[in-house]
Amino acid sequence: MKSILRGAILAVALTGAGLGSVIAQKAPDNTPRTSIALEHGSHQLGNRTDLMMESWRNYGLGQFIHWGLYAIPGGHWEGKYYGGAAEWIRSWKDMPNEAYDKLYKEFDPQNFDPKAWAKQAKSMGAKYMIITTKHHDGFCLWPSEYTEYDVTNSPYGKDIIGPLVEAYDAEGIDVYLYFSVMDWNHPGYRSKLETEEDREAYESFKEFTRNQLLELLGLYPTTKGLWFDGTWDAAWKEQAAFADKLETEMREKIPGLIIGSRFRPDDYGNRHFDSNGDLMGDYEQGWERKLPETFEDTKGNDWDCVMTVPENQWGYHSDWRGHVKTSFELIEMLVKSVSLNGNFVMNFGPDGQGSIRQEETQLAAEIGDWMNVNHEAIYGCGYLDWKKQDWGYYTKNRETGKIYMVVFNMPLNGALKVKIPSKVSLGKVSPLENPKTNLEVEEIHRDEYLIHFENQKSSNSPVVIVIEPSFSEKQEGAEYQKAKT
Ligand code: 1KN
Repeated sequence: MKSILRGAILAVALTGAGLGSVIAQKAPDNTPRTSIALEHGSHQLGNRTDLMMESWRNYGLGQFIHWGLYAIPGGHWEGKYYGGAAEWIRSWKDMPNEAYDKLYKEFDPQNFDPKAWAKQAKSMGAKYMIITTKHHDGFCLWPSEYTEYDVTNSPYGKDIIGPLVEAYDAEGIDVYLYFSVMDWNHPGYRSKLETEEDREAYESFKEFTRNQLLELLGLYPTTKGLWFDGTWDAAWKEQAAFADKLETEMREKIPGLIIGSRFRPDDYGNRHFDSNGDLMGDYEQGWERKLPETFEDTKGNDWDCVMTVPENQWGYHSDWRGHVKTSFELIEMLVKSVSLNGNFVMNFGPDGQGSIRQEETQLAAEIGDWMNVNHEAIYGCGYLDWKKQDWGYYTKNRETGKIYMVVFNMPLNGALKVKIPSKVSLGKVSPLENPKTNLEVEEIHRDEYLIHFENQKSSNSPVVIVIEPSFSEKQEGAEYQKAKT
């Protein structure tokens, strides 16, 4: 209803401005809706159902790695502390661009050990990894034919991405390539196009961007998808046709390739969602450092949440100030993401030598310990439409139908309330760690139960209870009295 209304209002607004025509279309559920004709809007309504996308949907947990030249200053320049995100230090007034642009001459990460990174990610329980091939600064971690500003011209002198892809592939962790369209190094890059000269320059930048993307997919054909960033500029928002064609070319190069909603704008420069409110790309990429509160917030789309460990640091910053998330908080975000049909991607920022900092290593170990025991509640799991309770989150395995209660707020009396749909019976209820134990289930009202966990309380890490529901008609048992209110 909402989107029909929004579409209609937009359509009227746009036709009023003489920009588009209104056509009648049918939504997937066959209800008529008013749509604006778009050449470069969403090309698919509803979530992808192919096997590659199903794998993506079932990952649950991912690892993001932000690594580049910004790791060398690590949030400092000439002894001064930079309070912004470390990977943005080049834009700081206290650090001259010329100084930043010479950093590649110092890039020589002697501790870089891709196999060790991959092993750590594996033991944390990550099913996929996203690596910054090129951040906003334009420095390429792969040998690019199309620029001199790459690893081969650093003292390190060789490819970073290839060995990483190989190491993660060997651990069975799918690799995704982060790519910033915005590029502070390319002479043709513009944030807006004001003059004819700008437009000409930008054409060379577009060609360069296309070359680099096709180059990456050619060099690393096991890539499962691309994670785009830096696509918010006015100049890029005019490139609907170019980006649409390039997206098609990339998809042809690797069939099944997964691309989120941050790549291309539509005909009117709208991003993520086109002018009709339909998602562009395979999943919503708008959940950066934040989470949806409810399933309605996700609009039923696939989505990922990428999250930093401190408040806002992606690249390595040697001096984390402010709150640093604990493994408890990160696990809660992971579970919440899965409970709302999303993937959770935790960021790592290795230092200039290629070492992963102690804080991240510690968190990876703690999350791994929890995942080791409880991964059944994460992998292959998603949203369940039961009323959310204060103790935590439900997840449901998409194949087996098993339901998991992941408890973050254990009530002092150990009694967990569950409210279920009328046609469902709770069936077997047991702790994930102790499947032979049947927990006491007390019916307190029609379709409402207390699961008694008081004799099981022992650990202080989030506990998982497994429900194997049955769908047979319920026995008419207890007498219920309707309150007269
Ligand atoms: C609020 O503006 C921005 C701009 C760029 C916020 C974040 C970002 C980039 N996206 C993250 C995934 C990081 O790469 C960060 O630098």
